[in-house]
Amino acid sequence: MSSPSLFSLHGRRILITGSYRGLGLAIARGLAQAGATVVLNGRNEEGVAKSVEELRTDQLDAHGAAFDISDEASVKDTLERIRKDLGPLHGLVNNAGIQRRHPLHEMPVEDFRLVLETNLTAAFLTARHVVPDMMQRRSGKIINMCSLMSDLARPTTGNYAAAKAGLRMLTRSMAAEWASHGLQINAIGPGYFATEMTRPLKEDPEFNEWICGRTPAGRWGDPDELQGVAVFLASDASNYINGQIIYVDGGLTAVI
Ligand code: GCO
Repeated sequence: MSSPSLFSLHGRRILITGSYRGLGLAIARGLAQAGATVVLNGRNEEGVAKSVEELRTDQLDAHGAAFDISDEASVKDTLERIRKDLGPLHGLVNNAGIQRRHPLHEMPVEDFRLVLETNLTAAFLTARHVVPDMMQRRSGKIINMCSLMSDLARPTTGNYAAAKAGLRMLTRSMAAEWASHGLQINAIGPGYFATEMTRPLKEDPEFNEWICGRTPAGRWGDPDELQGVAVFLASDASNYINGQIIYVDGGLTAVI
């Protein structure tokens, strides 16, 4: 009998935050297709339930947990409920993120704080409640959804870029502290993908032309094109990789 594939996720329970739509839902689908039991998340209870149903209709093992990832009490209570109902998590994808685009000199402080809270602090809050079980088992996978903006900036996204750059260093810091406990913590850096968050950009002919010209692949990414790297980083195939970021950006960060 052949041994299970290095990329198999059978028997693994993985929470993906911000995953009832967009990149998070595409990643959750890919992980579930590789055999994982996936837990979708979002603050929108109806949206989470609808996406869980969508995955279950495709015979995928999906569950839902609607909670606010920036509220530590809600994170703690929900993770305890997931642990009780399904069992301890083997993986966490910190995907939830928002954009509040403004020129920095006009940016409301609240929008700066909100983006940092949601895109950076929430990853810390969720991970710290997932890690004790992983440490006890000496095994676990954390995937932080960074961005090309972990390294590159453009006007009006200073809050988002600061958060995603911070998330890149938080990924390295998590590896520095938790790799010795048997965990692997890495990041994915998407380039420009067609989602709700980027719809206004893609529908802007000038911006769309700029991105297609700036990206060596000459096009926007399809959310399903993030599934392979997510399965890789959630599987045994990445057991000796830690603190790294893998850009899935059509080559954008590789060229000037
Ligand atoms: C923007 C976009 C970008 C990308 C994201 C991909 O306003 O330029 O929202 O931030 O979508 O960074 O990783």
